[in-house]
Amino acid sequence: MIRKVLIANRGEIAVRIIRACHELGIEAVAVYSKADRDSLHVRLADQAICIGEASSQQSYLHIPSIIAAAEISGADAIHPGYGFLAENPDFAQICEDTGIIFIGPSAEAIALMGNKSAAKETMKKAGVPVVPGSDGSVHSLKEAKEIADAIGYPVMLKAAAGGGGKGMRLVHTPEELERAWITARNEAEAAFGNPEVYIEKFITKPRHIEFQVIADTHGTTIHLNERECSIQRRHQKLIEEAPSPIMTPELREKMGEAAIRAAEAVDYVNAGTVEFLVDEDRNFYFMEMNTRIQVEHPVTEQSLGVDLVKEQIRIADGQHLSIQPSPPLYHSIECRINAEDPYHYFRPSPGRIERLHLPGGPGIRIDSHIYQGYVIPPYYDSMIAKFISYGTSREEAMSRMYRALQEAIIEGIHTTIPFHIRMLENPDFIAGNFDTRYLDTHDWNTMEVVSTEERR
Ligand code: MV4
Repeated sequence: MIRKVLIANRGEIAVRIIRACHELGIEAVAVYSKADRDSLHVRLADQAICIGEASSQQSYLHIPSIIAAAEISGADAIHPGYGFLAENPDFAQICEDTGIIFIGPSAEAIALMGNKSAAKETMKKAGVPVVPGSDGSVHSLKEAKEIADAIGYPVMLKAAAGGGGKGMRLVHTPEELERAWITARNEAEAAFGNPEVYIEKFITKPRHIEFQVIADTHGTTIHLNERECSIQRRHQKLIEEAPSPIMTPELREKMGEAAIRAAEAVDYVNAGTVEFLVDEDRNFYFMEMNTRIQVEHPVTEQSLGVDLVKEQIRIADGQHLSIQPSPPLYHSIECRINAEDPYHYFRPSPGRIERLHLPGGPGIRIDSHIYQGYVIPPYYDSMIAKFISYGTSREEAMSRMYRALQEAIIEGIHTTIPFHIRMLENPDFIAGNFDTRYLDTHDWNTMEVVSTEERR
């Protein structure tokens, strides 16, 4: 039985995991960097261990310090949260070798899904729809040319070791291919230490729709419906919701079945997310699998009334799944509140929170680590809170979110709250008419269509 969990993370997700531990009667151990001494996760945990300097490399990413903290505190398990070491197969393997339970999938599943081209091949073999393109990585320019000619332009070159929008290159014509091939490989080598690229047909106006899956160690794998994640800026999600405004019961059944097949193909255990691109004709294609709990997991929780983090811990403890599949019961929307100035290209805005009032009331959940007087350090991710609304319809979830955003007072720093208010006034957002390019083609403040050059 798991009695003590070390949380290898910071910020709101560390707080979220500590809450799950406490509800399960499990002790929580926080780790923190020198810049996070006054962080909420340190206060809420039963024990806290300083693991190093402010920079992530010397703290939250430093495996030996985290393993040492687990051993010193006598933790039975480590929850990695998201980011940092969550999808590092070496870390999962070291936990296993040290006799510490890693609350997540196997190192093998993490490694396989980490190579995007290998993952795609595995999915294709398992019968999961994939974007037409190369079978795995492409080995020469000649081969790239042949495949591009066969599938037709435009095509995308993607780094095998990339993901989340890193290392992608759009190619419109055969003339552009040679340069793109060289630069894509150079960039992939520089960024990931692996030059491998694969090629696929470019889907022009895709929506990003992902399925939450969860599997126990006894062979049961289920899906918990989809999340719509198309409102993104430079591959950073800003708003997510469940269910997707374009989903139908028939499409959900087909995509959910594909998501379960994807997880089963890699013997997946614990919580994971299967990402799909959905084109204008609602054809769907496997894109990536995220082998971690995600930032946006609360919209699934609030649309179904489940607790995914507690379920993760139970699964790691060897228990059977305690939740059943179900169509969405409620509609839920999440707005990511970042310490950024949306009027100046979303530039980071760290500093002291001088005054704070967080909203509440019916249908509002706030996941956050901030408090009045807290100083947001400049070293980490700029997300400071997640506003999650839920209600019996999308309209109710939207009006509750709008009300909560208006109610919030966060002074001393800039936040993305004005952006979210504008989005909830936006007729396209209200109607569910958007795709992944929405914020690259529209000025968020005026809602006017603008070219990318104008916006920088
Ligand atoms: C694509 C695509 C169009 N066609 N692949 C971006 C993140 C990475 N996981 C894959 N991405 C894309 N892949 C093909 N064949 C468009 C994107 C894309 C995108 C996808 C999801 C959410 C936002 C996006 C923003 C720009 C491009």
